[in-house]
Amino acid sequence: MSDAMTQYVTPQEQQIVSANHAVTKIDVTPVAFADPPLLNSVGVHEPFALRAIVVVHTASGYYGLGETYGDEAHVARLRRAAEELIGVDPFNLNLVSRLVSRSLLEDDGQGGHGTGGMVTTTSLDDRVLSAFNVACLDIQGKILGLPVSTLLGGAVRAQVDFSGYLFYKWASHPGHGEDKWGVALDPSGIVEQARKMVDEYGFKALKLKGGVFPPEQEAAAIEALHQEFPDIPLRLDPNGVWSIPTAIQIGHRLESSLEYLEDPCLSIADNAAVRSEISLPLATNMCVVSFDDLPPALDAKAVDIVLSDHHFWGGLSRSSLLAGIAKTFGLSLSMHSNSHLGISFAAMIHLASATENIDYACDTHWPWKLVEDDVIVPGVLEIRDGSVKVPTAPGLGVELDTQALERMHQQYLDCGLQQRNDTGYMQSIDPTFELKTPRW
Ligand code: GKR
Ligand code: MG
Repeated sequence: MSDAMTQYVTPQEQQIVSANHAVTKIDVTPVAFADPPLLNSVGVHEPFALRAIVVVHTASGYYGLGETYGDEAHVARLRRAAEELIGVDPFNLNLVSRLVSRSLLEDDGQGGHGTGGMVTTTSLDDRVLSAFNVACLDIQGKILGLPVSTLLGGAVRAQVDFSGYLFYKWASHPGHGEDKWGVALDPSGIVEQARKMVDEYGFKALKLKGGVFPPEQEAAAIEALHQEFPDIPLRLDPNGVWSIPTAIQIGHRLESSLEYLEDPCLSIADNAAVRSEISLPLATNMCVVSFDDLPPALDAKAVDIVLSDHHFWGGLSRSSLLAGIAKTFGLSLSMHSNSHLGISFAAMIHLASATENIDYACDTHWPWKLVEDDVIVPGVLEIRDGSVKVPTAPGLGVELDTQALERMHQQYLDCGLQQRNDTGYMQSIDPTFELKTPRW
């Protein structure tokens, strides 16, 4: 064993399980699913969103599921890590973590963030580890006959609340037919979209993705939502493209209509400067995105709420660790999302159900995907009255639909996309579009 290897894997850990649950094979399959033209600060969603599906098989015939970003560089890393994990005991999550890190020792860390350039400072190791951690917990649950929520310490709630995630959007992708949501480019369009979301899913909290139009316009949309839905807590997320003075001004304006403001500015220091001037709580999934960010953010009193995301916090086990730290240091907690499929949704639901201090309804992009576009057997995960029942079957409680996986992998090959690129797609439609931070 080389020095670098001993640093990551102790001889005790290296003892590969002799039991028949050892990992024998891991499939990493990129898939694509239809996505509407949702606008954000870096451009617009392309016609297809990408994900990678990780299926871990054991000698005993069990399989565990994980889902993560589908960017080419990320998929290549997942495949390298998967090779390291052959023979491992799926109950030995520490060894899984170290072997993943070992597979990344020579990695230059470039690309594969999966967020279209929006969040680029997450931990490489945690990002790659996540789907394997989820898949191993799924296997553990299946072997033990226990849901993942039990493995995470036990469900403290039988259902998890989600917020309706509103986006400015075009009526359709250029050259495509109109989707069921229609156009939303002004306050009345956003209110109409919110009405459809609330009627169909019963959401009891709403978030508007901002950073698209001048802040006054987005503030007006929040005020219109507040007027239409006075009892529904609202959030606004401009993804860090406001300057400090703009954030303070809009923060004051929206003090009585928002429950929290999300990432008005990009850095810990800038958000701290804003927070010291406004009374609105600040949430983040951009300036606190790894364990290393916690001490400086706490010191600076930059944020009140961390929006955890198991895809970049190292999976479910490390997200539970984050929850413990948040509780100790008085940070509130909720959950961030990107476009995702059912495996990730199930993982988020188990995690939220087993996390005492989830203080706000979690984000999800779930309503934006077509029901038939998924790799899991349908029927288990449904948003009703704004919440989803926590699956109680062993593991994640969702099953892989192998035909759907094949179909969605073919969709990936046919769509020709290899990484999320909201900016490039926007520039292909509007060549004057420029990335700018802060923009306002
Ligand atoms: O899907 O366009 C999007 C969102 O903007 C997403 O990429 C963000 O990461 O949902 C996210 C957020 O809350 O910042
Ligand atoms: Mg956000």
